[in-house]
Amino acid sequence: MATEAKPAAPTEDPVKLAEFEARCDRGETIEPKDWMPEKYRRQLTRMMSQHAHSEVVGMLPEGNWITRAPNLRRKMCLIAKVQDEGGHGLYIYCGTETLGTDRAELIDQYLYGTAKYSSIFNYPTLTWADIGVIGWLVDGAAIVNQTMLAHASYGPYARAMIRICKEENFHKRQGYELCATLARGTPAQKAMVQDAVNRWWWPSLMMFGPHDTNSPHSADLLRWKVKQKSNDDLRQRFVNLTVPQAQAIGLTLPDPDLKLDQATGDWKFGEIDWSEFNAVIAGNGPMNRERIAARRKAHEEGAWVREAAAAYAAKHQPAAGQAA
Ligand code: FAQ
Repeated sequence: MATEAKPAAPTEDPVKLAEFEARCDRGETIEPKDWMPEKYRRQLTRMMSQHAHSEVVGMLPEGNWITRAPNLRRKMCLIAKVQDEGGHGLYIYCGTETLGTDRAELIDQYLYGTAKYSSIFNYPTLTWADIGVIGWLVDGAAIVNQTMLAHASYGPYARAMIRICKEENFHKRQGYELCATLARGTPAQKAMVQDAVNRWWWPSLMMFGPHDTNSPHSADLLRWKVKQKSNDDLRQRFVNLTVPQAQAIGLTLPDPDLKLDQATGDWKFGEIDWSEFNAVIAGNGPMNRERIAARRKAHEEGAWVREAAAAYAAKHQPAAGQAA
């Protein structure tokens, strides 16, 4: 049987390509109307749209606990956090659209196609302590990654990250404070938060993506300064920051191989279960089906809102020739 030929990679003008790469090397910011190689545009569209999808699907695990928050203060924090995550998704969708693909198409690729979103949001939130641990570990990992992305070469992405990181810092603090409160609470509360840490630790490390040796996109993204640091470097930074935080509140991390390397100052950690990671990103994690079903339902039930907004915009658009 004849196999379908893949579309050829675009051939770029070598002079323009060399100029572009020199700009990246000098640390210049690339803006939407600047010339860029098609592959840069495609890589960024992929990565930014997956990031936007992650922020929006990331509202689900925590949203699940809004009605069960134990007091008004905690409920207010959680509502605000979940709302912030939706806002982050919107900024990043706007940034992605500047690369030439509209949001409706990006969302279609995600809900009905093969676009990915972060593996971390395919795990269930079983107890209230999970809410604290998500803030501490998941937002903590996101900050390590996004602080680096705030220096990305693509201007709209980098600028979105600056605001997002400020908000993520609050998310992390409220999560850590929640964990600290439970850790010094009753024995049952301490056990609950320790159990949540045990379940979320390894998936948090997986957020940084595969090992560098197994990361097909890193070479381009590092060369073009979209990524400034590799997956493994960022993962190590997260572990180094988090181990002392766990110690400070009397919690342990579920890794018997965790050990301080005196020579480098790094906390060495055990091997990640990559078979679990691969299963989750292939759609077979504990909550993949529920998450995508919930997002499709919300999207389909929101069709009338989009239609109404489009009708309103059309009605208020100045008629042709009348605009001036
Ligand atoms: N999950 O070659 P690489 C947050 C895929 S936001 C799923 O290393 P790359 C805030 C990857 O897409 C969290 N898939 O890829 C919040 C690629 O597949 P493809 C989201 C993953 O791009 C907190 C393949 O594996 N943050 O948490 C994952 O160089 C609380 C090969 O991988 C971002 O998206 C994964 N963990 O590096 C919200 C940050 N890792 O596309 C609510 C921006 C890898 O060929 C509540 N993204 N894959 O089919 C990045 O920094 C990068 O894209 C990486 C992956 C580091 C995620």
